[in-house]
Amino acid sequence: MDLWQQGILLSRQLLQLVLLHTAWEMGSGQLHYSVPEESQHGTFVGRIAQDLGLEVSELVPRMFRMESQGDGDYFEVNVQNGVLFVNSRIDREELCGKISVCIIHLEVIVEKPLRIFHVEVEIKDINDNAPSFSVNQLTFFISEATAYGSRFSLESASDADIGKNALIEYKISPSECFVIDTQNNQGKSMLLELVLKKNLDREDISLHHLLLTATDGGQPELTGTVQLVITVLDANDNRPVFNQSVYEVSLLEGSDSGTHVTTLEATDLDEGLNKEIIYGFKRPLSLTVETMFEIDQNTGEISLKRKLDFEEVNLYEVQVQAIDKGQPPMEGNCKVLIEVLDVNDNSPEILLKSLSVPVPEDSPPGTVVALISISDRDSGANG
Ligand SMILES: [Ca+2]
Ligand SMILES: [Ca+2]
Ligand SMILES: [Ca+2]
Ligand SMILES: [Ca+2]
Repeated sequence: MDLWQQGILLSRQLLQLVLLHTAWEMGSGQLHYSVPEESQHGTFVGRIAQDLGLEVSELVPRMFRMESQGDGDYFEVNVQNGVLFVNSRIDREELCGKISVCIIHLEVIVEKPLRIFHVEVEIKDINDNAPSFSVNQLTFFISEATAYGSRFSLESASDADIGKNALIEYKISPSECFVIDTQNNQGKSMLLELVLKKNLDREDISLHHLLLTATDGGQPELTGTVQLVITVLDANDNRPVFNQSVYEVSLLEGSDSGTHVTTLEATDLDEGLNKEIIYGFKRPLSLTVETMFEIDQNTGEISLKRKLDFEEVNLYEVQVQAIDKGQPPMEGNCKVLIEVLDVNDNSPEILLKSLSVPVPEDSPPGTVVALISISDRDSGANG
């Protein structure tokens, strides 16, 4: 062996010493390795014999063996080359849950002379769990009268990983009315809320379907979703509206009580009681209308209570209201004009105004004998 070869050997030994030193320095004086969870069987973890300063050739004679504290034979050492490798599946979540540093402790024993080495293997998290919600769908019932800015708490998603792999960001599908707000509750938990950013209108959209997506910070990122189904509850924010603001009807006089005059119809855009309508004459009501007409409060049908007489009243003007059953109720109005058509139901009346009697026998033709007034209570041709 020349000087050059001796130099190489020395530097190799030095390097080995440095490596050994490094290995011992880590993990508070213990040999420390790390391997990602879920690594395949046979995955290289470290040159354990070399790092402990043991020759591969002395492993078998010195009865090299390794024991793990606790259950499982997650690792094995190949005594032919002194390599520590993964033996069985390691699930970090099962092993350590939410503990941020997951360690498996190993004890390496050699005899002649007896030495015990402590080795720790840190199981690194991989992003193998997607954020998940406990349900597929969350339902909400929100009144359309709810003020914008109102908040509704949402259940956060959970992610079995740790660190960035469990750091969740939320977003919802585009919505005119809703946004998502997250607040960190002093690092303990995430406050997740649905915020109303605009007033709801049930008459416009009565059901909102949103998709809430939770995305973790892993590489690649994983996502979990939940459907938000928001039913907008009705508020009484629409008044009944009549089909026409003025209804004009003509009826022949003499029409008897019970005769159908007209049927009014009002509609209300709300639902339930908020759209149920009660019809009625608007008060104060003139005595003539009161005695002549009645209205069905449910159907809006107006009918006669008495026989119509043109000579009594020839035009009725009736104010009608439609009130919904909402709380508080809302009201709509219309006007009904009922014209009474004349019928020839009156005989002409003859009235003798004056009479100059006797009439002198020599009265010339043209002399006024009597003033006769004939009148007829009917109108037009009837009169
Ligand atoms: Ca994850
Ligand atoms: Ca994981
Ligand atoms: Ca209404
Ligand atoms: Ca409404």
